[in-house]
Amino acid sequence: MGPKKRSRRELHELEDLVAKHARIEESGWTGVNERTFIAVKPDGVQRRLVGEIVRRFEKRGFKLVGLKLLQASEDLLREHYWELRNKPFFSGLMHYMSSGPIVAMVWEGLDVVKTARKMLGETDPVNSLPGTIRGDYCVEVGRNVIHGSDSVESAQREISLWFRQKELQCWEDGSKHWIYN
Ligand code: DAT
Ligand code: MG
Repeated sequence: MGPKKRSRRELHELEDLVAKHARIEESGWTGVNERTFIAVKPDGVQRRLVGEIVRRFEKRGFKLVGLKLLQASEDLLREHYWELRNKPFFSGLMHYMSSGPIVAMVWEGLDVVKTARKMLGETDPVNSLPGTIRGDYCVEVGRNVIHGSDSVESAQREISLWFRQKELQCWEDGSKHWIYN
């Protein structure tokens, strides 16, 4: 099979995307387009924490580029938590994560991976300071309401696992001059 033939429309869309990225590079705001994968776990959805969590990321100044509510398949969850497959809590974790819908999100901004982890708190809520999401809304490690990527590399892996390219929006942030200098 030869290379995929692209339609004229697809080519135009690609050109637009390249031009948009070139403009962002020119602006000199390197690092501003870092992305992370954030997920409100089934307990967070059940406990009506979606709005509160979205609010915190919005108010911090991060930019929402993808969001959907989905029931995660076992395959997806197994792949997502592949590194933990030999842990004693793995089957409990799979059961918990597939017990209801999850809100999957991609957030963008300067150092968003590291900052999001700080906003989340520690893995075990008992170690999470008040003011963090886990420190404010949960008590047990097996019901810690939210996921956030732990590095830029895992963010890229997780974003491509949970989202298709066309589900991510490239949009002009009208308030960026008030958030970055
Ligand atoms: P994090 O979610 O902070 O990145 P992790 O990647 O080490 O933490 O683990 C993924 C999830 O697995 C975590 O959010 C909750 C669950 N988990 C981790 N350690 C656990 C434990 N000791 N007992 C039960 N569940 C645990
Ligand atoms: Mg992790």
